[in-house]
Amino acid sequence: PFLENVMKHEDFITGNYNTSFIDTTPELFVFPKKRDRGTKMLNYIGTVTVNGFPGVEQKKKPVFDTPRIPKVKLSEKPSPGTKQILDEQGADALVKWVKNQKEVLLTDTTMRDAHQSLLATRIRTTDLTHIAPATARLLPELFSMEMWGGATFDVAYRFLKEDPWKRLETLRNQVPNVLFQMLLRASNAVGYKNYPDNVIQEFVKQSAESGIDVFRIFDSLNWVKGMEVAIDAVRQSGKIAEAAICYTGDIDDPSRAKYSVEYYKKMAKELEAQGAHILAIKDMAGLLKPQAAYRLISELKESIEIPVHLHTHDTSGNGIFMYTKAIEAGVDIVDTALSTMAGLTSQPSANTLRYALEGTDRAPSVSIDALEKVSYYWEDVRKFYAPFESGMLAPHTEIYEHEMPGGQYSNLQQQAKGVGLGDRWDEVKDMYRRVNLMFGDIVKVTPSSKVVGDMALFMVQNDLTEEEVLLRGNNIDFPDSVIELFEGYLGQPVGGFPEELQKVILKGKSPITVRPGELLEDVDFNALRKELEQEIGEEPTEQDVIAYALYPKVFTDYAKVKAQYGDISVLDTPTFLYGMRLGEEKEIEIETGKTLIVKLVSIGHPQADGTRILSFELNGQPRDVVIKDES
Ligand code: 3PY
Ligand code: ZN
Repeated sequence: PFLENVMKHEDFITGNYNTSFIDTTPELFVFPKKRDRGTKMLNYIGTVTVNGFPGVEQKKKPVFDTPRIPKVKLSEKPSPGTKQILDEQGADALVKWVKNQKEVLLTDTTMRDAHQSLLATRIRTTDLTHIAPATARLLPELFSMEMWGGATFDVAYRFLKEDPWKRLETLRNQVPNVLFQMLLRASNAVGYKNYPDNVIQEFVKQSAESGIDVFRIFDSLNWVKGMEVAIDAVRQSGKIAEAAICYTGDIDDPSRAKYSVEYYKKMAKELEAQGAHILAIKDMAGLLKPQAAYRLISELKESIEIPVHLHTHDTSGNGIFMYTKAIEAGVDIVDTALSTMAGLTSQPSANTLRYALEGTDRAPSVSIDALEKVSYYWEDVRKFYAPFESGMLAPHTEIYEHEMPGGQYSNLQQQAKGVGLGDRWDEVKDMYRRVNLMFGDIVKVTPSSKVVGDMALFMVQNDLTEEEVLLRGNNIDFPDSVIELFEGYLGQPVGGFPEELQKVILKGKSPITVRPGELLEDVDFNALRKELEQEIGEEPTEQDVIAYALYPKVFTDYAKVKAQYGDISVLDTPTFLYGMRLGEEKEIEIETGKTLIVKLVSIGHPQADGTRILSFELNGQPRDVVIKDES
């Protein structure tokens, strides 16, 4: 405000000032009174109460039980775990430790992929931090907790209006003993496009400093060249580079010979040579079948020295059967979710696997009692987010046909509804399969999966067949994402692009074949910091600047909401998503030791200008806010 006052002052504008201007012009220091935190909070609560939250249809706030948090002694430190091995002995020692374990190790994905795949990534930080201290004490035997990356970064800013870095740092303090793992889309970082190399390097550095230990790096076309910058950056940070091969096709299906066991073994060796500490098999759609898993893992274990970490989605219902075969074949680590957040498009259940392996020499040492207790909490919390459930109620074996990643299914379904194709969803799924074949049978995972989805929607919407695309393509405006893919801006697919289709889509433009990062100028972070400071009117943190480099508009939109409503991440989820009921009273801790007591007293009728007056009590004092009714 000071600078604003100076610039608006007449003497300043006319140049009629000298060095005593500031001392002799006291009105420069008269600032408009900022709305206090309480009023901002009431404005948010009022807005959600009147207008609802995006994606939450029902207006009447349901009554929820308080989530069951298992009792643990918080005064006792959590037992040491994998984090201590990495921190005290380094990455190579950790890898050695993993290889020496007889039991299969578990990664718990509940805080990332499970809710990304079941609840559109909507779980908020407050619901994670309430269970984190108990998780650290009850499940210290976990190999890692996946709690960041993939879509969590984008969704945190865009929909939840909270800072993903703060989530990471808070959880890190609460869980000092288990490795934190994130999913990194190689040169696409946590976004949907290629970023300059120095953005990837800065992002990795900052993520490592803020608490990430294991980076699972994948390229959406399995293009090793696209992964090199990220792998090097992780190794330099002293953390674990877990390089992933995305599993697609079916190694036991001769008609899908492109993705054979030989193909996977070759890529695994390349990644090992590239410096990967661990190899991940990322079965993002859940296509790996039990017998194929046995063969794939057995052959990989013979071909490479580094441990193998297996990831899948349980969409087909075969997840536990597939894992037991992979475990028999010697897989070192598998990804599971706590039972009440597991199954279907999420990961197989840790609790179920624990029972399935009972009596074998590879049974994990995590306590079943602990798994059950923590699962209760998630059963309760999940109910808050009911409007974001995908509606899938039973296993979908058709996944083996359309090959859609677990995290994409509900998103694409929403997208289809959005463009009026809700009643043609079966056609969209089949078109997704056909587009994949038309594109030359490519790996489908964020962001390449999004391109296949965009094209499938486009073709169903315009009633196009594969033949018509080739015949009439010169007169068709393809979706931007499709053009970018065929230009080579997501990298190079296995076996190259189908040439005829590429010509039709690019209409004379020539594609690139080098790494897109080689063509992008480094970002000037100092200039970017200044630009952001101008934009948000306050000094950004290092983390803000990186977020702005990745998602400029998403970040500034978030900053605007924060300026308007304050820090709404402190609200409990029922209030955040559904607002307040008439007569309801809430205690809101806006910072440690500072609590607001809020009661909603009345909701006025709409006035001529479409606004309503909501009367609250704030710490016992009456306070009205005016809310525009959007209905
Ligand atoms: C992501 O990139 O978000 C994924 O979960 C891919 O499976
Ligand atoms: Zn996944």
